[in-house]
Amino acid sequence: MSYFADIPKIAFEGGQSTNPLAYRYYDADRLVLGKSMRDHLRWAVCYWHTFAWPGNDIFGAGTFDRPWKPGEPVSRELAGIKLNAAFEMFDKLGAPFYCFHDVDAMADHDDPASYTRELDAIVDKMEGKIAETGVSLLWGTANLFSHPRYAAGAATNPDPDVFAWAAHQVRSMMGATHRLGGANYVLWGGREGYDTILNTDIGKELDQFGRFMTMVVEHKHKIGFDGAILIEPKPHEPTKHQYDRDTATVYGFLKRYGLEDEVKVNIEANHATLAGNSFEHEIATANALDIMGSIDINRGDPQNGWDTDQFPNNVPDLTPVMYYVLQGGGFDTGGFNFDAKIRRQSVDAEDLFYAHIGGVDVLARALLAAASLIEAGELSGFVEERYSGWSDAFGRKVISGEMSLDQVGDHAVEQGLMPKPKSGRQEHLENLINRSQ
Ligand code: XUL
Ligand code: CO
Repeated sequence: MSYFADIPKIAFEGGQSTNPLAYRYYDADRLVLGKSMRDHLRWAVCYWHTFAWPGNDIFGAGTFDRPWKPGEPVSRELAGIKLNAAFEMFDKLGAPFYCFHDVDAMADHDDPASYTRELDAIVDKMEGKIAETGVSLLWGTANLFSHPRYAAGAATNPDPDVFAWAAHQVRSMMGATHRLGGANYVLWGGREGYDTILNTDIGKELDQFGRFMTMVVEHKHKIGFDGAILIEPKPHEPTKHQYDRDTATVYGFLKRYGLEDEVKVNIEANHATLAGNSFEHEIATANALDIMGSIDINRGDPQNGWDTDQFPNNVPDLTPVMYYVLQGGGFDTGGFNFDAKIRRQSVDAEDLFYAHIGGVDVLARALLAAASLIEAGELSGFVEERYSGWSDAFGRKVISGEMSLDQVGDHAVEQGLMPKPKSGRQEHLENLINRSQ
């Protein structure tokens, strides 16, 4: 018997439905701004929180009693049971995509050769599941942070032998992602940073990391992978300081190593807030720097200063996020990956479904709200008008580099310029967000 045998296929039933196992807003084929909700959201279930995490925390053991025994040694048989349950769930939810790390899905291994063997074994089976269900891989990634060898980092480890292990995992998972038709390959540098600056050579570590990313990009072209390479920013946790602290920092790193046209970002809500940024700031910044890739959707708890990875549940909060996604032209290869976990006390199979149904419905509602803002055009019209001086003759001459600092200063004196403050209309614009709900 399958683990989710009692759960039906989740259907759209509309806003009046009281069925907790139905979508009330996510109507996959509904057209919004000429594109289906499915194609706008490109949402994914993540393997790690949903199938590999046992429900433990730093004070307590796992609470989830699943047939594939998360948290215990993984045999090929258990990996297979987990794979079947995962694809059963993706299929029942109607999830268009999923994401996974190598070690989330594969059986245990120790040396580099057994790693390759076990990864190949699960990827063979996964290929069959993709063909059977039509669910696609949004992105693959390698876990370069859980194994003790990575305690001092992967690419930024002081020991080149650890760098070599990381290279083996990443080239293997890039190959697996390519073979499975994945749309992106993600690198989250969980331990690419330091616990104390006293034992750390930042310059050396950044050069190692730059070299690693350059090798990843070269490898992408070598194997003919045409998906995007994405870095996932996070400021800290588990390290005290992570080099990829936010989108702007990642851009500076990419520029330094000449990778800004090759690598984009995978922005995570709870990572943005940990960095002291708003989620929408990160997306608008990535749009502005032309490195917007994909999104890990979740939320933090404003009371707690750590990465709680909860499912999103707030439509007004997500409306600006969705607005900037749409304004940037929507996803190309990216999507919304639910990098979110149920709470430790949510021990039942249906809790996994409630979490995803709620999250998807919140995204659908935010999409509808953001689309109405785009259609009305008032927000974008206001911003355009606010900067309209830069399209005039003087503004254009300044920005195109035709004038020196002296010439621009002289212009102020000659014209006797006395500009007055103009309303930024913040409260009115905030009202527009609320009225779009
Ligand atoms: C950790 C995190 C990771 C990445 C993939 O905070 O978000 O799960 O998304 O390694
Ligand atoms: Co993430």
